[in-house]
Order: sequence, then structure tokens, then C-alpha cells
Amino acid sequence: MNTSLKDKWVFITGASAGFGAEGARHFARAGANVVMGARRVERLETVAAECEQAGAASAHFHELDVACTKSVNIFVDWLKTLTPKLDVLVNNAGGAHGADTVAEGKDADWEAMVQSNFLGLMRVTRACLPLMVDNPGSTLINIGSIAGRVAYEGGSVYCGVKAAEKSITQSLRLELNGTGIRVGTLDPGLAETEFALVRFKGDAAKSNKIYEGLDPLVAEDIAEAMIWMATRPPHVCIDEILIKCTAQAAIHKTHRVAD
Ligand code: NDP
Ligand code: 8X3
Repeated sequence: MNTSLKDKWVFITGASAGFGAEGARHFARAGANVVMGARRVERLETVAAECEQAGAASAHFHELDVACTKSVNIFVDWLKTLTPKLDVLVNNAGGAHGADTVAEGKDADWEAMVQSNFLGLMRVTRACLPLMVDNPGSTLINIGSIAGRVAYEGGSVYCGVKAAEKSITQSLRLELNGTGIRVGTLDPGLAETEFALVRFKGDAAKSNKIYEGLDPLVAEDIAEAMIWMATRPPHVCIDEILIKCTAQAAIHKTHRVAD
């Protein structure tokens, strides 16, 4: 029997935009208790109100910077005052900063990517596992990327941290075998969110070019996959999913049409 999300506790990191915010709205529609973290609290407030309207059992938010151990621990201490157990954790917070070659790379960009995508995922998982280990059938979803599977020029650190995400997911799958926790990676290709705007530091012209001439994935496509992974029957673990828009045959091959 499929796992119902009704009244389940779901925590999504990076829920102030993109996949995380849409994931929160989807889990809310399924009747879950949704808990959200990100740095932009005013955005979280809006998403939480949307979740309540959408039918969430409850919606909660708190400031969270996954790049900081203290922030993660404060968040999870607060989370424990809401619930003693977690049914779904979506490690989604992250993104790319810059698209420089290694020769031109900036320390601040590298550090931001390692801190959020890699160490952030480790910190949040470490802090949340005690709420999941006695809860067979709970689901840990790590958001990876096509970039973790195939590298591209200008993507060294971003591709590297997303490749690391896959190794971490595999280690967790092994370490948690026998606990009943499902662990999997959800790897999107080109998707139109705020991702490119953040990568190109607010340069909208540059970021729009990424999606020009094709129909990219949208946040809803990934939110639906989160729901699907979390609602499989308890004996089914979706280890990995790669989702690309139809126009993206491979990371280096996209079909684009001129306007
Ligand atoms: P968005 O930029 O739209 O959303 C990113 C989210 O991550 C925001 O809510 C942001 O919140 C949060 N975030 C970033 N850094 C931190 C931090 N240090 N602490 C807490 N939250 C943080 O991008 P997407 O929705 O596209 O990205 C979500 C995930 O999907 C990322 O891991 C990204 O790498 C991955 N991905 C994206 C793809 C795409 O093409 N869009 C494809 C494949 C994977 P705030 O700034 O408020 O803290
Ligand atoms: C985002 C997808 O190809 O822009 O993870 O790196 S890509």
C-alpha cells in the first residue's frame, strides 16, 4: 500500500523559492505538516500561508542557513519542539555561484557552493537522523543534479559538490540499511527557477538565456517527483531519479528553436 502523507511531518530546506517552495505546497496539498527553512524568512512566511491555504495539517517556518552548524542546530532544536519524529526530509537548499573556469574561479563562490550543497546537506542530515531512525518508512530525499553525473566547463565546483551529493546519498543508503529509512537522490536537469539568477548574481539577461528556445523543467515537475518518492509503499526505495526536459537529450545537447 502506498504511504499516505496525511498528518506526516515533512521538513524541506531551501523552501523560500524554486523546488523547495513548490515541494512545500505539494506536501501541503497532501495534508502533511510542513516545516520549512531558508535564510529569507519573509519568503517563507508567504509560502507557509500558501501551504495553509492548500490544506496542510500545519505549516511552520524558521530561519535556516545550512552553511552554518549553529544555525542548523538551532533550527533542529526548534523542530524538536514541534514533533518528536520526522517522516520526510528533503535536502534541497543549495545552488551554483558563478560559472567561471577553474583558472578564473573565486574563493567566495567555491566556498558558498561547498558550504550549502555539500556541508549543508551533511549538517542537516546529521541533526535530523535521530528523528527518523525509529521511524521505518520515513524518506530522505537529497536533491542532486544532472551536473553531478556529467561535468561541464565552468561547472567544476558545482558539478563536484553534486557528485559528492551522490556519494553521500550512497553512503547513507548503506549506513541506514536495516532501519527502514528510504534514501534517494532526485537529480533534475535544466529547470527554470531562481537558480540561474543566483548563479549569475542577479543578471537577468544572462540567466534568461539559459532557458531560451526550449521548454525547461519547472518546479512543479520536481515537486511531483518528491511526492512520488515519499509515497511509495514502505518496502520500496527510489534510490535515484534523473529528470530532464524533453529538449535536453544530454547535459551538452539541448534542442533550441529561435523565436
Ligand atoms: P532556487 O534558487 O530557486 O532556490 C534555492 C533555495 O535554496 C532557496 O530557497 C534558497 O533560500 C535556498 N538556499 C540556498 N542557500 C542556502 C543556505 N545557505 N541555507 C539555507 N537555504 C539556502 O533554486 P532551485 O529551486 O532550482 O534549487 C534547489 C536545489 O536544486 C539546489 O540544490 C540546486 O542546486 C538544485 N538543482 C537545480 C536545478 C535547476 O536547474 N534549477 C537543476 C538541478 C538541481 P534562501 O536564499 O532564502 O536561503
Ligand atoms: C542545475 C543543472 O545543468 O545548470 O543543477 O548545472 S545545470
